[in-house]
Amino acid sequence: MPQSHRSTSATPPSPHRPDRRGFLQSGLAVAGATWAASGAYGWQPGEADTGLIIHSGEPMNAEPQLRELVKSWVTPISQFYIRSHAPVPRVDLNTYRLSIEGMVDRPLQLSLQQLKTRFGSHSIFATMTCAGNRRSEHSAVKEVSGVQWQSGAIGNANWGGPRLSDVLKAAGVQAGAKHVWFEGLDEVQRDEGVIPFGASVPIEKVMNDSATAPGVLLAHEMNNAQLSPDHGYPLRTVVPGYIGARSVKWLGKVIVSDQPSDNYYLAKAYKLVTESTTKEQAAAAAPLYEYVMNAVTCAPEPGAATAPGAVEVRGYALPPGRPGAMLRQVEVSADNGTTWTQASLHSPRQLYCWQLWSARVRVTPQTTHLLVRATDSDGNAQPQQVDWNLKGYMFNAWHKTPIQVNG
Ligand SMILES: Nc1nc2c(c(=O)[nH]1)N[C@H]1C(S)=C(S)[C@@H](COP(=O)(O)O)O[C@H]1N2
Ligand SMILES: [Mo]
Repeated sequence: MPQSHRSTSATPPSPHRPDRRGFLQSGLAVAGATWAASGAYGWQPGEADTGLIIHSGEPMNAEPQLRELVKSWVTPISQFYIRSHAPVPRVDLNTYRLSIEGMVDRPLQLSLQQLKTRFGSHSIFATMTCAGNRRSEHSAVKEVSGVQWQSGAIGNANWGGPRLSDVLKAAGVQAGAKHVWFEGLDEVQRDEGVIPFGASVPIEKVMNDSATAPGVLLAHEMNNAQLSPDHGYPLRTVVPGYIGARSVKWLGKVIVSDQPSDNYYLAKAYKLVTESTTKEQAAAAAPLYEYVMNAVTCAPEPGAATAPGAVEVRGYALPPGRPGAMLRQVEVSADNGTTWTQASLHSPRQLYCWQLWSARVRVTPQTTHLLVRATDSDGNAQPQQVDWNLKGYMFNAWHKTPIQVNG
């Protein structure tokens, strides 16, 4: 990372830095021992045990328990999944500048203070989800490499900061601009060398920005608190409706261009490919932008035991990331799809946000699992099955929760 961004004092400590013993067991719910060290920055020692399922410690990749996730429409920061490709960079606010460059009339170098004061401040709710959410189910069909996410690589937050569209208007976007690139301050080790995590989005996604349909936010706040190191301190993009990989953390550069980004994570990763996809086909394949509709049962949790009779089922459902798309309905089945019970959606209904739902279904000793599926406002239903892909992205087949009915 650039030396100028290193800090000795002004940066909140990363909660994972002091001691990472015990973090490295993938899939184990580790009591978050090292989180206690971060009391100075949002987490109090008493809240040290977040119960997150830690997939890797450095870089941190972790997801909440489903029973925690379904408790609130706004996900508490302590229960928000973390997906990082490299260690958290330390950023010194004294030297930190966001660089706005490329096809603009007036390149800008903005301190966080200038970002907070020169442009209006906005607050939006948006659900973020990793393209690899539910990858473990993909792997159950056939092994896929990557973080073996269960269903918790998703969270809904209230993000605060200036709109990128306002900052770009101040910089003056030139004619012919088509894409906006984002570059993080992190250092990802790859075979070809060290690279920042990066992405780009079509420029319309940035500039089509209104109170009802937000574009891209430069967020320095999450749930009314300063962004935490894991989630991108001091600044990240939040791209509502797009896979999490487009919401770049520790944002250092915004580059306006007539081309999509050449960063590995836009140009090569995050595409739907199979084993038979050639290199040329992969290079030509479209990058993933909008996330797909999804629905997951959070309670009962997989493998839970229950008595026969009525069971309360609860979970989350995410409308597709298409502008204007909402959920029409969520349905649950306890008899492998023969009959479906309509769930009630009882949380705010907002563009680019998930909804929490609940349903009461009757289970019998013959019931082996619960199914859930969502339908969007255009009448598109979630697929019963999805095609396997090499990277395990966009898994959104009907979610299946095995349960044991005793008696
Ligand atoms: N700079 C940077 N930004 C990043 C990443 C990263 O590794 N580095 N991971 C991306 C991915 S794949 C996801 S899903 C989201 C996760 O955001 P979160 O950790 O705040 O949940 O951040 C995205 N932004
Ligand atoms: Mo992701």
